[in-house]
Amino acid sequence: MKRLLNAAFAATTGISVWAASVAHALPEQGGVGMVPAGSALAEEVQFFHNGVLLPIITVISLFVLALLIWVVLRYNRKANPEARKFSHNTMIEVLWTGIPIIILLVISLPSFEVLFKDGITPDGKQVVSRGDGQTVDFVFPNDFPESRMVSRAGHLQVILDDGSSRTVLKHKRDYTVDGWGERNLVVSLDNPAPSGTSVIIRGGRSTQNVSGCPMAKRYFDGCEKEVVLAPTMTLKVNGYQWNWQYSYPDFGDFDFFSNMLPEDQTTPELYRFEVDNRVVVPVGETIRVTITANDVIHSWALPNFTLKIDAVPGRINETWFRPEREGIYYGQCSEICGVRHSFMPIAVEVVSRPEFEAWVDSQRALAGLEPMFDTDKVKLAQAADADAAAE
Ligand SMILES: [Cu+2]
Repeated sequence: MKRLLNAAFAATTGISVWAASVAHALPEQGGVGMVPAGSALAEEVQFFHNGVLLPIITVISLFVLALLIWVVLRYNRKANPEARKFSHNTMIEVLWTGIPIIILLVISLPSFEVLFKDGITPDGKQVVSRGDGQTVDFVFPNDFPESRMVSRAGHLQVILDDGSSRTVLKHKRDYTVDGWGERNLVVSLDNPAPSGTSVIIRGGRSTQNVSGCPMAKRYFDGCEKEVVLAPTMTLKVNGYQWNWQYSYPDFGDFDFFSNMLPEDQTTPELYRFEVDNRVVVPVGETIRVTITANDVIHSWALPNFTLKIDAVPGRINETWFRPEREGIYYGQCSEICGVRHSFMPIAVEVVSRPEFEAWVDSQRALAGLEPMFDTDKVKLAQAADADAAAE
């Protein structure tokens, strides 16, 4: 019962309770709610389910149950021996056609919103300038295609970064913008940016709610929005009977297969989730995923990122995700693809940028390639991490 209450609590309060998720984002044994959201977009999708669909479905189910009970009690043979005979009631027919149409419209709007966000790879761009204590005007090149141009305040984010903390500035209170819809936008700060700070201007139509926005805020005030930047890398996924092949075209000519670990090489909890070679991606960056298959149709599905995309032979599908927190996330092939279909799990490890670079170089070394990154810097960062962990 306690577990059920916890799950109900989790389902209704949504995403915020998941922030404390462990490194292995495994589904909970016997759990009821959704798996922890690993991206801000997944939080939006989960809010759509927990905050929009679930209440509507609950009300409809209770209403239909009440009608059934009423009919059973009021119109059984004993209570109502003489059945009335009629075939039409115009008012009722108008209502039971009209109300469902309104409900479907209400559901469709937020559903299209998340569908579009899921389906369109972000193209946001950022320009970083140095503050010098005098300059107030900063230029943002609005060189997007016509239909994707920055044309209103919601498409723009201005952030001051002094090296240790970031302040998000507010349109009209802290800055004004000239040239909406033109090739160059001029952002004029009310106060000059102090010297030593960075002025970060992000623009683009790919916006989403910031991660961790509480449910009540989503309903009433609306969440703070952020511009999602264009992908920093592409992950190529290729489905095989019965394993996955991954490659990283931005980081050189290497690829690897990812196979499920046999039962005796892993723990009971991780069996059928864990693989020998995980996908490794950097945290906080937009990752483009292109996916195809080598033999039959597979499907690359990662519930934590609300991703599910078919891997079709002879065709390339594209999707994206931006992991918000470090950790290990698991998924499964979700298109029945043969006898070992249920034995081709997906494991994605989200790590910091330095760790990612070190991993890339280790993969390049395996393929006989020179390192691509400054490994000394990487080692320093890892040592600092280890120190921090030891303290
Ligand atoms: Cu498959």
